[in-house]
Amino acid sequence: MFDAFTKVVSQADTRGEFLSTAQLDALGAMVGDSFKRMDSVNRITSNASSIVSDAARTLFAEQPQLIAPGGNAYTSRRMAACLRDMEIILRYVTYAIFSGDASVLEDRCLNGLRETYVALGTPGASVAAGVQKMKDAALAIANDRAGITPGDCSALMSEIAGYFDRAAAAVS
Ligand code: PEB
Repeated sequence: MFDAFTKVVSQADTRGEFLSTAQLDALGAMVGDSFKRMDSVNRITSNASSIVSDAARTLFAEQPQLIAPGGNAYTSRRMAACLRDMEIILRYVTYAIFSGDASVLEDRCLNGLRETYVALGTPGASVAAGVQKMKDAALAIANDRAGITPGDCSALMSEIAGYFDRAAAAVS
């Protein structure tokens, strides 16, 4: 598990090189922008339960076969497993945002997840659709201009979108 700093150190060490000026500049810029990152993590974390439940409600409205008898989220046990899975994925996305690196998300959440869903008979494309809905909600919340010092958050928002996209791609 890496963060943006240990990832750069590990890559430099593999090549037996000192850190380059470009790497130091990039990490320095990341430190300079770190309040935006912390604010985004805080906002997504404090709205996690509504992000999950709104995404699930929309997913089930669009794909009602999931909650019909015989569906993959039918029975409260499967519904609970589904909401829990969406929450787990969102939690690892917040770790990746905080770390500035996807490795925690990849190694501890997404690795083998597609195979798990295939084995369970859970439709990965539907999980991916749920993740995309969480992405839209999380970006709207993180990018909300209200109650915050305004600034350019476009790079951070596309980084955040990228973590959700990786999660969706890993299961679809
Ligand atoms: C992954 N999900 C399920 C299981 C596992 C995971 C390992 C089987 C064991 C169990 O039921 O608890 N666990 C989960 C995860 C990590 C982990 C992400 C990462 C670290 O450890 N059903 C739907 C929707 C979707 C869904 C499409 C969006 O119709 C999910 C939610 N996951 C779902 C369901 C089950 C499940 C299990 C319904 C139960 C499947 C079953 O028992 O039939």
